[in-house]
Amino acid sequence: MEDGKPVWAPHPTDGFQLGMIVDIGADALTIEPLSQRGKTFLAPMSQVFPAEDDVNKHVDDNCSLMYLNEATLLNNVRVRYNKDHIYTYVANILIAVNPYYDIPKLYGPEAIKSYQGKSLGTLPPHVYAIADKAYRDMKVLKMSQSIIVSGESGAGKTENTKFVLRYLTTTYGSGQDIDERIVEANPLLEAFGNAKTVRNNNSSRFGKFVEIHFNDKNAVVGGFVSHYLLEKSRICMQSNDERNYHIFYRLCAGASEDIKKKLHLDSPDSFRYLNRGCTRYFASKDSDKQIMQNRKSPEHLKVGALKDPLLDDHGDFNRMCVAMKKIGLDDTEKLDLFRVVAGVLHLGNIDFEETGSSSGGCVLKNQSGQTLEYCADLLGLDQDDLRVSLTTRVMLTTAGGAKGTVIKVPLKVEQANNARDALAKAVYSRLFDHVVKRVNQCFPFETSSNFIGVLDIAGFEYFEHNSFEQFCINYCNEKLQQFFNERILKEEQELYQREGLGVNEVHYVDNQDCIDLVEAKLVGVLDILDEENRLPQPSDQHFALAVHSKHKDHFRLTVPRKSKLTIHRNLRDDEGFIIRHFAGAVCYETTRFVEKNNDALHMSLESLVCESKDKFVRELFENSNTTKDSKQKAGKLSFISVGNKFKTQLNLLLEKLRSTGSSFIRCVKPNLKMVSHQFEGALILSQLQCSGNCVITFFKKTLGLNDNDFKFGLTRVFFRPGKFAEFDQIMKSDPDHLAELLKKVNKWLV
Ligand code: AD9
Ligand code: MG
Repeated sequence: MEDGKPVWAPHPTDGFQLGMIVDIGADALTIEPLSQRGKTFLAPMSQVFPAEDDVNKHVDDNCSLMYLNEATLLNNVRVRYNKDHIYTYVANILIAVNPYYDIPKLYGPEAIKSYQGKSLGTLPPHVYAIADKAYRDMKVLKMSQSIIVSGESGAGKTENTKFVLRYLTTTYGSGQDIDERIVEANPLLEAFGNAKTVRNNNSSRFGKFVEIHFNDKNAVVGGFVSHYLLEKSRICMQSNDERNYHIFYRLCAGASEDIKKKLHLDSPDSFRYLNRGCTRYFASKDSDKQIMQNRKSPEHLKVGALKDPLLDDHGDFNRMCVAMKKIGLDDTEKLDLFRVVAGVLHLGNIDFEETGSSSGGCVLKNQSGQTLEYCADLLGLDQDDLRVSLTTRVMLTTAGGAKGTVIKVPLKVEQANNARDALAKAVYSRLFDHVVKRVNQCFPFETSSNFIGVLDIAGFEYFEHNSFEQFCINYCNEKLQQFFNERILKEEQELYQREGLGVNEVHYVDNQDCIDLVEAKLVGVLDILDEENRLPQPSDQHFALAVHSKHKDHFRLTVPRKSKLTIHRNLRDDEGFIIRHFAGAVCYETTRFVEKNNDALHMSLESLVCESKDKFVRELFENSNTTKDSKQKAGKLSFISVGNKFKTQLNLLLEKLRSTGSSFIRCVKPNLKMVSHQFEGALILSQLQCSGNCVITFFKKTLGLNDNDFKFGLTRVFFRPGKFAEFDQIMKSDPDHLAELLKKVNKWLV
């Protein structure tokens, strides 16, 4: 950093601010901000960076910055964002900032056409350029490709995924229905798997890997979608200001009167599963006022019962129906889906009350009679069987050593509520599985030479309260981070080899220890959890203690109590644990881990749905592991591990990714308000620093030229980050010195 030149110094909200160094201390610098002359503040030396000569200039690829550091990278992205250039490269990695509005012509047919067959870097950075690169790599290398889209909730993963799919099917489709179907499958998947959350009005509550398959002539022949971890808790309960899956509201808003009558549908606020998360939207005039104060745009003024002003449930229902038709769903199939959705809604309205008798137990509340009838009717169940299954549990007695007899144990109100919710979650998640299966049937292929797969899965999550869902997502991100390290650094080393550079192996922090902590056999957290699930009386507290006792001195795991690693210091050791992830420490609260890890329904409920009179419902549960001999299974708590299923799926996915060439898209959320033209620097910096694919780390770690600031390859010169600027300076000001340097380099090359 030269005297008299501005530097980037930390700023609490902007990330960095320009300033001048006015004093140099032992380990801190005194900075005078350019925007507040006369005022000074101290900044740690490691957080002050040289600025580019012209801070308003921007470059397509951050690698072409004179000084490459966190601050110049952030500034480059900011200058570009302000000019609607939301895409920027970091070498082959694409950074995509969500603009939160439709930038004219950015994705139109002309843009699609212009990127066809163009090498990366020929045209401005774009998601289409990445898609085309994947295609060309597939064609030239005769190798399948994957595009990994990462970023936090609302960063634009799903939108960019859709742009990739649209680009590839439009440009390299075979001109048949299949091209359109691959694109039109999305509205259907989103209707059943997306929901409004506080972070994103259209948040994907499941992960997906969408493959587009190509024939030997490199034309699209079909597709395949794999899905991961649908968030089941949302079906019965939502946080404040959040909603259930879109389909529920859309059906209530958009179905014809005839269908509504058949399904006994009413307004969303008459259903327990829909009316608890969004109370602020319809509770009183006051809350309307509050919403208006919180949100400024005129659309926010139109507030109706359970209707989010930003979502058009009626219009979306119609769009979804068009998509269903395009992908080949007929009216019967459509009604099958709607019937089950309505069945789940009515199931949620069943209420219980204590019987008051000495045997304990509960009965249905009077007004639930009609609801029970609707629910049983829609799901093809016998009313009495449904009632009995919700209020009792089948047990096997082993009294007197005699062969067991099956008895029915009455449930308490809370247990019956749990049974009802478990049934609703099971039915809806099976329905979602079916939707994905059905989508896959609409773009079948017989033979495929290669595929391009796009991974759209939630990025690293760290909330105030982190539960099983965050644990699984962050585990997944550890795996993807490892893949990123392997890929980027390995490919870089291959480049050095091709260029004839004898560079030492590049080292990076390996996160295998963190992955092992989660997935290792027997001692990994997932296996400890499964072991807990199999106990006769599993408990979340016992599980948390077991995790601590098995990993007392593990670098990656600590007790939450008194920890300085996170803000959560009030948890007891039996209430959670902290994992030091690659992107930061996260405290997991283990309440309900045991319940969330079990996909199995209680025996009596499972046999109920498996024997439904409704063929469609029966088929949803076709592969469940129930046996008709309830005596054999009764009493045993069946268990299907959610965590280990995810681990298996994830390892298959990683195996697949490793067998393909890969590209990375790193999506960035510009602000928390979800509005356009607002660049919150500090928020963006933290995303670039620690999430998904540590873009900044990749710069810092590049080359590994410890002894030299630059090296000559066969076709290019490699500079240590920041050294190009010095080199450039020397070239301009001191050609003699440059000649000296080159002599040195030549000697070194020999
Ligand atoms: V989540 O992890 O599923 O909650 P995503 O998928 O990362 O999240 P999504 O793609 O759904 O975010 O983007 C959120 C919203 O931002 C979209 O609904 C759009 O309204 C908006 N968005 C995202 N990308 C673009 C874009 N390129 N152009 C315009 C965009 N709007
Ligand atoms: Mg999404």
